[in-house]
Amino acid sequence: MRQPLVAGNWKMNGDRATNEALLNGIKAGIGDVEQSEVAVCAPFVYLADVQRQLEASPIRWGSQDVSAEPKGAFTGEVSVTMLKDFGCHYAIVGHSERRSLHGEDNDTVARKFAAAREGGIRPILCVGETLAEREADTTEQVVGAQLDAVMDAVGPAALADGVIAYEPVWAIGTGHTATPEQAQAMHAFIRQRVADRDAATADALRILYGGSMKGANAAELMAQSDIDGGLIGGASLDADEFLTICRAAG
Ligand code: 3PY
Repeated sequence: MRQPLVAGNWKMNGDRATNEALLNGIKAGIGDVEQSEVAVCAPFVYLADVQRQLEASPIRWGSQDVSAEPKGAFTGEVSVTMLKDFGCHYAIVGHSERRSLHGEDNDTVARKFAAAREGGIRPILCVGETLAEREADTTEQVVGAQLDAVMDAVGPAALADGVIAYEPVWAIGTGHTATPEQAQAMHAFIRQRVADRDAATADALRILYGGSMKGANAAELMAQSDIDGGLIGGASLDADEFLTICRAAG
């Protein structure tokens, strides 16, 4: 069985005081979360604080990006070795905001996936289509190419060291959520795409849903057979809401 994972993506939100209050709230309620693994992905500058606050708890933490390069003249970048220094377990790679606002293409995202994995951090690989791509009926082509780029770069079995997050771009920060049926159809497509190359990896692979998941819709999304948890945006900034989602996952 795949253990559900609920990971908060704080994006560029928070400050020291609000982060501390948020983590205290999550820690206070984490005992009610029975099966799910829980993690928060914080801005780089707060990782030391997050490590200090979470290291004695069952909650894991990670970053929202990682450099594809190991070290050197890459101003503003943060390497996997640096993230390891702060106990990161996860690194999000290829979030649609990085793809669209920072020009990250499939090749760059695949190199980031490889760098994180080789450095001992589990990459959370985000894939998903825009509204225009869905309306043009190219969703499977787009998401298939995003997955293939990583499988071509690292081999399908390496996906087992990471997690996939299906995040339809039209559902991110818009308040629109994919219906459980739409989400399940894409999660099944992703699992099959991996299974075409490596059935055992596909079976074990955790595929999270992201895109306006919240307390009110988490249970019906999590009930889908190929949805193994969530990558949570705005709803991860409120401890009660985030814990509601964690409990819905198991
Ligand atoms: C969202 O839910 O808005 C996200 O982008 C999660 O990564």
